[in-house]
Amino acid sequence: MQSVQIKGRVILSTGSWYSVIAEDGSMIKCRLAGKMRLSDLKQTNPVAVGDIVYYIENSDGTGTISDVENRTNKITRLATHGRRGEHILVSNVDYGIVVQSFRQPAYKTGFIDRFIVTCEAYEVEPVVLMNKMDLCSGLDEIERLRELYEGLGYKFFSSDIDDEASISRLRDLMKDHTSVFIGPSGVGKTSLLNRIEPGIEKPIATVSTFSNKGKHTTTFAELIPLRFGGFLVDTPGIREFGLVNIEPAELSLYYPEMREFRGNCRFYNCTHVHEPGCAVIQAVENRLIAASRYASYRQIVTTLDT
Ligand SMILES: Nc1nc2c(ncn2[C@@H]2O[C@H](COP(=O)(O)OP(=O)(O)O)[C@@H](O)[C@H]2O)c(=O)[nH]1
Ligand SMILES: [Mg+2]
Ligand SMILES: [Zn+2]
Repeated sequence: MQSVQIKGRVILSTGSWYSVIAEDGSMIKCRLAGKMRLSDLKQTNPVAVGDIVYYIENSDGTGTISDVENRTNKITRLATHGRRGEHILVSNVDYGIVVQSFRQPAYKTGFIDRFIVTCEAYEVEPVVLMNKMDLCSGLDEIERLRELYEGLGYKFFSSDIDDEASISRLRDLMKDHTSVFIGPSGVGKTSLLNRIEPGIEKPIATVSTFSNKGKHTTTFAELIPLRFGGFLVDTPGIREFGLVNIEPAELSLYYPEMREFRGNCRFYNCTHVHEPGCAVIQAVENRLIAASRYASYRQIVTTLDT
């Protein structure tokens, strides 16, 4: 058999087997070529879900992965079981869709900002999605939020699971991209996904049950191919993911509106909380930075290890 390299994407992994989907939509189970297993000691998994890989087909119908493309980004966890390094949960994610609802539960901009910071730290583009539009107090409320987040350069969507136009806008966003929905429970993530791709609920339920079996299992990630094109990242661990290790003086890097001021602070390691000569605090006072954003910044910075 000719050993022609075929390009594909890893959508699921058990650790030794990798389910790979080729560009023509066909699926194949692959193992890693011997040379790949030791290739990068910083990571416990040299090949991760989300990776673009090259494989050859073996005569028994399985594949052998021989190369991985450079990742555009990766969402990682520190390795468990006393192993060194980091574990890549998923790579090459285009959008972190930060979901909140207008009511039941009521959103907090602090939550939105916290999830945005997490996306920024992983170099995943955050998208703000306000669901349960039917429960909002009026268009004013939506527009205020839209102005705030679009003003920062983020894509902003509002939705109601019974409003097909809003669902269709989400489909357009997700088409041919890789998206992960993140947000607290109750805001409507599952309901939204079921409207966006009817029938998608089942694979999600399967994955959750699967990963709940073992007590100390690291969260598994899975890419769910969308019929209209693109992938949805599903992992119980990511949907409610917390903050990565961020230094207090680093946090303002993940607030785009602070980046232009932080260089003018008196101290190079200013945390923009109490320091004299802080250009960020000055900008807040001059209303160049939104009060709600600075409030969430203050809240997050106090939870970070110094
Ligand atoms: N009024 C209203 N209720 C919604 C909407 N989307 C979801 N819900 C309801 O909110 C509750 C939680 O939804 P669910 O999808 O389980 O949220 P998840 O925990 O984020 O996955 C359910 O009772 C849904 O029917 C919406 O757009 N409007
Ligand atoms: Mg859910
Ligand atoms: Zn400062």
